[in-house]
Amino acid sequence: MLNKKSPLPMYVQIEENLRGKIREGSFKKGDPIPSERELTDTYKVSRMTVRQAIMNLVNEGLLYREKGKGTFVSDEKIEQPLQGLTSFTEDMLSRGMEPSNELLSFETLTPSPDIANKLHIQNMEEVYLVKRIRHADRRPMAIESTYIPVKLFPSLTSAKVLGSFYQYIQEEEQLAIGGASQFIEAALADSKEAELLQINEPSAVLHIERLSYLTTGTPFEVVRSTYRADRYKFSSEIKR
Ligand code: 16G
Repeated sequence: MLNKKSPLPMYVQIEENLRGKIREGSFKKGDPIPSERELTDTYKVSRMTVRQAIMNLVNEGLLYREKGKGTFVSDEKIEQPLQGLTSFTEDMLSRGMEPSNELLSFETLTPSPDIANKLHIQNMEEVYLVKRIRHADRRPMAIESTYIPVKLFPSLTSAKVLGSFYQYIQEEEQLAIGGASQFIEAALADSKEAELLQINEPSAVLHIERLSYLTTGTPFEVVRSTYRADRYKFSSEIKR
């Protein structure tokens, strides 16, 4: 299958062959690829060569590794438009994916001056800090730490943020969400983030900070999130 006389190194030829199989659909998205041993037999090369090819495809994002499980064909990235203020739950449902949350913690605390300032509250006024892992079809997509003024939502509970926070605001509190400003920055996942998102270290992630306000102009959340860079790309329409 490989051409030993070709000037192309063997691992490059293997990469090309694996790419072809993914393109044609003989290796399907989300499915495991054959083990290193099987590939060594198929291509009649050393394990080192197979490993090199796989590593390059992992770095390219075409394959991903899951600890203790194997190497899989990556899904296409989720394309997230930058215009339009939507919730994670809405985003996943509109793509036909099933959203779910793992609640890491739900606590009440006095905020740092920075958070208090952004939320337009006094330093002594309490905020909820909600930490959630957001899943799509049971796979972790992002970690979110949300700071919410307690005085705005005195009836908020951990059970409510296991579902959609935006739905709670609109349907239970009957408040209207107005807009938000946000920053997106590239980063490498730290070991805690990598563990929670089930990605290898080092892996690229996107740090997003969002400050959202109601139609009245009152800020209601500061959200610091870590998104998997292998699962997300952001898009926007621009006009001249
Ligand atoms: C999104 C928002 C976050 C918001 C959450 C509400 C970004 C970066 N973040 O994840 O600010 O709190 O949706 O989602 O887009 P929920 O209604 O499903 O709880």
